[in-house]
Amino acid sequence: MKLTLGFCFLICLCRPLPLFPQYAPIVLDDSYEHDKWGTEPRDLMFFFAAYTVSFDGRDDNNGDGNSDLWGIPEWVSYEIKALGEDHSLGNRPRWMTDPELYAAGIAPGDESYGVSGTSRLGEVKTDYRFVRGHLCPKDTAERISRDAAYNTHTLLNAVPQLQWQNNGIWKNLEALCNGWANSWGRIWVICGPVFFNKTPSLWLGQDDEMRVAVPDALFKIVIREDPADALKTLAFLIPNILPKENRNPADFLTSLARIEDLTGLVFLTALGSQGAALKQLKGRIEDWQPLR
Ligand SMILES: [Ca+2]
Ligand SMILES: [Ca+2]
Repeated sequence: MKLTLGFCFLICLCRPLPLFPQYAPIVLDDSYEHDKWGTEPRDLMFFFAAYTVSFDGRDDNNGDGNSDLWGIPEWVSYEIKALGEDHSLGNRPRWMTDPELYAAGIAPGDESYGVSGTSRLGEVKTDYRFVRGHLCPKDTAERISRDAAYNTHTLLNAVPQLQWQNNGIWKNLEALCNGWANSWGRIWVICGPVFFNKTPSLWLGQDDEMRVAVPDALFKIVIREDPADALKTLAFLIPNILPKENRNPADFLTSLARIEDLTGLVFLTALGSQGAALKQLKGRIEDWQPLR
């Protein structure tokens, strides 16, 4: 028996895991409070310089009594500060994953996003493919450091997203957020996937790969402190499949309460019961224009 176990152990050691690119050094900056307003529940937590992530673990997301693994973050939160010195952007690195979670079958590797070999088909490129959509964008993280930006290229910070949305309405919303941070000094963002019936209907990944759930929609909540009110918030709910022409995030405003209903997440826990009324409001983009 000992011999058999030893042999199995050797086999395991000999089976090579894919070589993933390594993270750049993670240097946390205490002046950033990425989840300042409190987001619950917290699953597998990771703390990067530019963002905080709660990645889906073996809990039961859809409440059917069975453990499930969706291969994506449940939420990512990050603080954005006003742009300091303008700077050039670093190159895009290869996508990384967490080697321990990958070995445990909890986080995907890059192959899951290969979409059944469609990268080799000329017909399936540009708009009509699922790409790795950053939740904390790389160019926002560049405001902190080149290393912080590099470390956004991990599948802990990504969900499958149609290319035209990633490069269209979602990119527009990211640019708005960067602009609002410039106007107001600091803002906070919480974003993540939404599944309308609590169970994914579409997955990436082939039989020998970890399956990755394709969200039905993404949410993004934006928060800032206000001189008059305590807080101003905006909540966006953007379907993953949209007409390409629809690029205006303002068309997709909703309330934080609606996002809570859809995701089971709870926002603004730091405010306690004081946050309840705020969560019912549908914010207005006009309230985010800079003061004159
Ligand atoms: Ca789970
Ligand atoms: Ca389940």
